Amino acid sequence: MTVPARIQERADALRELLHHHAHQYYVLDAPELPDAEYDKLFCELQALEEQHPELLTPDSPTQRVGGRVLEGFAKVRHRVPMLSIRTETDIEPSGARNFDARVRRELGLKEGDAPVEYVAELKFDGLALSLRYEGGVLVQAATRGDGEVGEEVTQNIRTVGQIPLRLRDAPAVLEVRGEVFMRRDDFERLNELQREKIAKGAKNEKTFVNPRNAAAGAVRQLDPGIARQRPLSFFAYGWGEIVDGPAFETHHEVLMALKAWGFPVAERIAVARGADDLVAYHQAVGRERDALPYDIDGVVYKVNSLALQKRLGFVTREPRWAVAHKYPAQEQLTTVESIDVYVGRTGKLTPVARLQPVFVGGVTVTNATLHNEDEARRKDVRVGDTVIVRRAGDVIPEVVAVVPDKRPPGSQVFTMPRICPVCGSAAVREEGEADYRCTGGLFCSAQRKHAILHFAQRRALDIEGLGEKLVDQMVEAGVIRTLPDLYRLGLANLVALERMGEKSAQNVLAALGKSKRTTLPRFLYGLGIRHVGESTARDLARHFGNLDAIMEASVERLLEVPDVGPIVAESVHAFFQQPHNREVIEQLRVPNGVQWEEGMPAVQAPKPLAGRTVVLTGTLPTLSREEAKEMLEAAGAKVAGSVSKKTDYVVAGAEAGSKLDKARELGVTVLDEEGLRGLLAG
Ligand code: 5U1
Repeated sequence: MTVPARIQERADALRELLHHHAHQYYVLDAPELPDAEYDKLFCELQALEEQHPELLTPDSPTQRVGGRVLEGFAKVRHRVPMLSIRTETDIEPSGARNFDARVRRELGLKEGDAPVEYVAELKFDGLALSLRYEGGVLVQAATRGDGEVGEEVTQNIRTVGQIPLRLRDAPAVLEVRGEVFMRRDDFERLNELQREKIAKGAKNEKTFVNPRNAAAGAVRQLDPGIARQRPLSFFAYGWGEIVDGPAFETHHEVLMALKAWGFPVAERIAVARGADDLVAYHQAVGRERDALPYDIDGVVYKVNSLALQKRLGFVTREPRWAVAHKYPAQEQLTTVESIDVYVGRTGKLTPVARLQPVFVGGVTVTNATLHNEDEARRKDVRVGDTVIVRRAGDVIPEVVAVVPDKRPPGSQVFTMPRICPVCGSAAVREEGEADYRCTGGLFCSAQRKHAILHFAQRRALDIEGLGEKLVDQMVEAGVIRTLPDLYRLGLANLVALERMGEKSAQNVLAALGKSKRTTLPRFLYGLGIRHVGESTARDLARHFGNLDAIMEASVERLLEVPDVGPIVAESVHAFFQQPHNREVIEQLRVPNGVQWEEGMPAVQAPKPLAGRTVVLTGTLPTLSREEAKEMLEAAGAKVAGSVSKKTDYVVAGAEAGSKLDKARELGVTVLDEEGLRGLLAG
């Protein structure tokens, strides 16, 4: 049967592409595609070759695993080939069920027969490695290469602390197979160091795209001194040649022996019976995936019985007794449609890449922040670029890297505008700061909108129904320019807005009315002073007691507030020094405006009982004599032992004696405990 020309051409094109990308990845350590994209092309070619075996050529990338051996490393022929693993990308549960059905069919099992026992493991996103021990000593470490011949990387692997150099009670010869990888925290630290080196002008240094890329770079590093600085980890999951070893019956027994010999074996392994257990494992690990300290791209299922593994055998270089069941990719390719600059509440300018929508990490991503000018420049993201976008867990999507080969001609380096894109005011970057800020303040409609939304939010003035769309409309229509304008709104202003009926308008007015009764911490937080979050607002309110005291406080006085440092103190002081901010506050505090209970300052409280003399007598219901005395003295009163004409108050409790009589005689005001509390509260 002849293969249609269209299919022949597609297979040729796929081979070319895969050769190119394998070379970029394995030989040059400069990947141009996310792994998932490469896998997709690989699977497409594999499927074509399965449908049309005539297409198969000995040099097809599907006939070898990995890339060419680097010239710089010695070649190692594996005594036992390093096998590859078949991949199931089907969304669970069919991936696990397909595998179980295949295994049962190959073993000739019938419907009523017992479930097959499997071991389920994590599929680490690293680099496969073979470690050879002779007489219990590590003599060689090799990469997989093409599965037959790999690269000798013993020097570099010796630097991996997790890999034992000497084993206890091990067989005469033991080849251990596993994955070398980089933990996420190690990867972040490494990239941080790389960034520092680049900032100091180091040539030939680069940051790494992902932990896998960093691990591959470290293993293939020709200079073991540099390899040592790249923190790698290792998990063992299989074996090659074993001479004079114990007789094992199951894969699980081997894993336990590897552990006993001193190799790290991932904790998250499970013995599973039948497809249901595999499905449950895939689901459970899927939920835990983002919390793991390292990247995995799937799970692996293996038939547990070694005798059954033998019976099942291989197809090409893939065992029939194992499968890798992948998860949705956390990285995808897309293109940058534009780079917009977003203006935040504090005037901060943030470049945002608007992306061709792409499904990644379980959601459709359309934007990714580029953080600031330095970050955008470091990644050199340009309009029209093809980029790798990553989203893992709840983390905000990010542009990991640009694919340089796909850059369209004539693209321009991104530069941060020197004027605010919303209001046209100057945008400045202060020394030592990473961000540009619009200097327009509340003149800038973007800042105004954010300021109003911040003021209205639940944790501030809590103005129900005042959402983004409404604020946008009101600011655009010029109905609101400053915060006090909110409280000047009338029904007519609101109903004039698009899609605003009379009932909704009334609801907004009612919510505004309700919001006027608030608390000082909420009001302070709502003002949106830079560096003043909810907790600082509470601290300031508690310390000073009232707004006027805060507004008049010097930086030194502000620094007396617990947890307030120089940056916050400067920011609060600068805010209240601005005449337009004071004006806004004045206008909000008009009669029938925003109001709250003002308290007494905790520090330097005025003494409401200064100059007064009080006498205590009898037993008060809850306060001890000492407590009452302390409270009175804190309020400025003098506590005397006897009643005279000069006594202002006598506080009398149970069994008060002659002092109470004397007070009555002299017409001195007598109070009980409740009266005392009222006096102290002013
Ligand atoms: N955990 C694990 N990962 N992994 C990768 N086991 C495992 N086994 C593999 C591969 C390539 O291959 C064997 C099934 C030969």
